[in-house]
Amino acid sequence: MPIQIVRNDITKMKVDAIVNAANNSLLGGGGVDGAIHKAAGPKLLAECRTLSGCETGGAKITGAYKLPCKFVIHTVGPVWQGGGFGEREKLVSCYRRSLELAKKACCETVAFPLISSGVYGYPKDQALRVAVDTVSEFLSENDMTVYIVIFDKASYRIGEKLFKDIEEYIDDRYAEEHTDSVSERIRRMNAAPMPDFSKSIQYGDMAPMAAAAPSLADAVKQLDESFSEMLLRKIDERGMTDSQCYKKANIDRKLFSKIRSDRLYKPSKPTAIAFAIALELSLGETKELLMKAGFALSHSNKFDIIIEYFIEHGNYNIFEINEALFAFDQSLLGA
Ligand code: AR6
Repeated sequence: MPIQIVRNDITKMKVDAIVNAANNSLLGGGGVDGAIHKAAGPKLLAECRTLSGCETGGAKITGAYKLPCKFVIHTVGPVWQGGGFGEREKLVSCYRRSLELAKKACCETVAFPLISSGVYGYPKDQALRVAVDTVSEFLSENDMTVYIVIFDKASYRIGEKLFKDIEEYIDDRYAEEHTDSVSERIRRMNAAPMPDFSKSIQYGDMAPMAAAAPSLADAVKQLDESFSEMLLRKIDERGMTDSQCYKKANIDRKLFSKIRSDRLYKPSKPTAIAFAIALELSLGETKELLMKAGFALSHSNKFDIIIEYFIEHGNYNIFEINEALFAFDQSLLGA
């Protein structure tokens, strides 16, 4: 999956490059910077001394020494001063410059911490938004897998209002699903008595129908449109290119080629939903596409209700959906 939000210690990530949230001196500090220098060993600091620091919004690359990655990209985020001092532009520049360096060094996998969101005080939800938007914009033109590493989930939250809205939506749907409606209760109370099995059931008039039924071999040949066929049809109907679709779905190119070339391909549920989101399908169409892959959307789990929430609100931004899924401890969309 091209962009993934994960919870981890970035010094443990086995990727081509990890990004360090450094300061202008590049000579180490606390937070993630301290953790990276500690894990890499003193040779990292020795190399950093040769770099003559770095401006805010800029990035520089070094070796990784004892870390399990190949490179460390050091970037300097802005100090939060209330948001009116070009903080966002500088933070965007941190991600862009770091990704450009990673690309130059032929990295295929890169992991970022949430730059500026610790000591530098950038609000975490806004820092995450900038990270996801800037990385996804870069990935629309470049092939790379980028991890956004969230260290401390307790202090991380999607926008307070969105979180509350989704929480309420889930509560309502759960309540609907788990509370009997009045009509259901009445139905149960008036439930018909058990059928009398002592009277034999007549199968006689079913015989001619059975004779007219197609053979099993014929029935199996008459398969409905498959998941892959419906997906490709919808892409055409929407006037999208394949790559627009799989990028918007946050699915990697290789997986998409597999689905395209195998009409009976069975995707995972998050993959199937990711395509429904990319195609901006209505709830009904989403359910139809899911059914082709053997899945359903129900009100008995949070994952499904969150998906339904976003579709009902016409919000098809897969990255926002993934942030919300992450905040509610659900698996993410994509491959
Ligand atoms: N792995 C992943 N993320 C981490 C880790 C880790 N091991 N440790 C902390 N974080 P911060 P900044 C998260 O303060 O705000 C340094 O002293 C943390 O939860 O490290 O850009 C530098 O030298 C937070 O969300 O960086 C600078 O002086 C995020 O990393 C200054 O801090 C960034 O927190 C830079 O401040």
